[in-house]
Amino acid sequence: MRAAFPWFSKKKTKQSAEDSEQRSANKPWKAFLRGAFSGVEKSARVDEAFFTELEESLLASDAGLKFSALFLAGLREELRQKKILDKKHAAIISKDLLKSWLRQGSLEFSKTKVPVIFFIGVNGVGKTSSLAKLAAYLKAKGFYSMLGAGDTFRAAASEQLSFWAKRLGLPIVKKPQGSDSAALVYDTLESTLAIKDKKSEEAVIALIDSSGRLQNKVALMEELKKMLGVAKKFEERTEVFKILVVDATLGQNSFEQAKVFHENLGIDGIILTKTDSSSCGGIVFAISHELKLPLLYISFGESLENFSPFDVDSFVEALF
Ligand SMILES: Nc1nc2c(ncn2[C@@H]2O[C@H](COP(=O)(O)OP(=O)(O)OP(=O)(O)O)[C@@H](O)[C@H]2O)c(=O)[nH]1
Ligand SMILES: [Mg+2]
Repeated sequence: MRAAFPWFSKKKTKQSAEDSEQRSANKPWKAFLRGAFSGVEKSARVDEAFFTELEESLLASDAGLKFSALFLAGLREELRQKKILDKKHAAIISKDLLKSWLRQGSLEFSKTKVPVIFFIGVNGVGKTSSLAKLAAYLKAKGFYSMLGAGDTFRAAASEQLSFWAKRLGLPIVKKPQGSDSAALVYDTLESTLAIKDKKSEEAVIALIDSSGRLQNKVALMEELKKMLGVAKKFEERTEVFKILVVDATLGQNSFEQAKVFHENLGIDGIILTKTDSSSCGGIVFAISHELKLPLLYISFGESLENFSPFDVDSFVEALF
C-alpha cells in the first residue's frame, strides 16, 4: 500500500498522530508573534526594543520587508494617536491591524450554474490533497463532487486522486499519463453536467486538479490557460473558480508565485496549506493585502479533516 501511495510514506505512531491532531485542533499555526508580546500580563511597556523584537518576529515569520514596515508604521501611528504605552493594549491594536489586512472570503455559488473549481499552484504545495479535503468538506454539506484528474503530467497524480475518489465514494474522470489536460477538462465537465441533468435537485460540483510540474512557468501558464479556455465553452451552465493553493512554508517564494498566477490567470481566492508545519505563514499577510486576494480555506495537516474555512479572527488570535 505504501509503495502504491507514496504520499502516505510518513507513518505516524499513535501517540504522535494524537499529539498532532490535538495541536492542530487548538493551534494549527505557530504563535510567531508571541515572543514580541511576551510580558503582556505584567503590563510591560512599549519601547524601541519592543518594536525591534516585533520586526524580527515578523521577518522571521516571512511576512516580508514591505509588509513588516507597513505594519510597524501603522502600529506606531495608532499607538501614538491613542497614547498607548503598554504592551497589553498594543497587542489589541496589533490584532485589529492584522485582521484588517487579511481578506477572508468564501465561495459564493450561484443557484443556477454548476460550480467548477480549479486547483492551481506549483508542485508539492498541496493541490491534490486540498481538492480531496474540499470534496470531503463539501460532501458533508450535501454536495456531490466530480473529481477531474487534471494533472496528466505524472502517472502518480491520477492514482493519488483515484485513491481519494474511492475513499470519498465520488466519481473521477482521468486519462492516461501524457494526455491533453484540456481534453480532460472537457470530459470532466461533460460528465458533471450529465450527472447534473440526472440529479437535477442535487448540488453537483466539479473539482479539477492541475499539474504544478511542467518544465517552466510559461508552459505551466499556457497549459492552465488552455484548460480554462475549454471550461469557458461550458460557461452557459457553469461558473468557474480558480483557487490558488499556497504552501505556508515557502515564504517569499509563495508571494512571487501568487503574483505570477494572479497576473496570468486571475485567481479568485486562496487555500493556505501546511500551516501546521511552519512558523513562516506570515507571507499570507503580504499575499492577501498586496494582491487583494481572499483567503478561503486553511489546511493544517495531512488528514481530510485537517481543513476548514479560513477564519481571520482565529488565525490572528493564534499568532500571539
Ligand atoms: N503537514 C501537512 N502536509 C500537507 C498539507 N497539505 C498537503 N500536505 C502534504 O504535502 C504533500 C504534497 O501534497 P499534494 O496534495 O500531493 O501536493 P500537490 O500540489 O498536488 O503536488 P504535485 O501534484 O506534485 O504538484 C503531501 O505529502 C501532502 O500530504 C498540510 O496542510 N499539512
Ligand atoms: Mg497533485
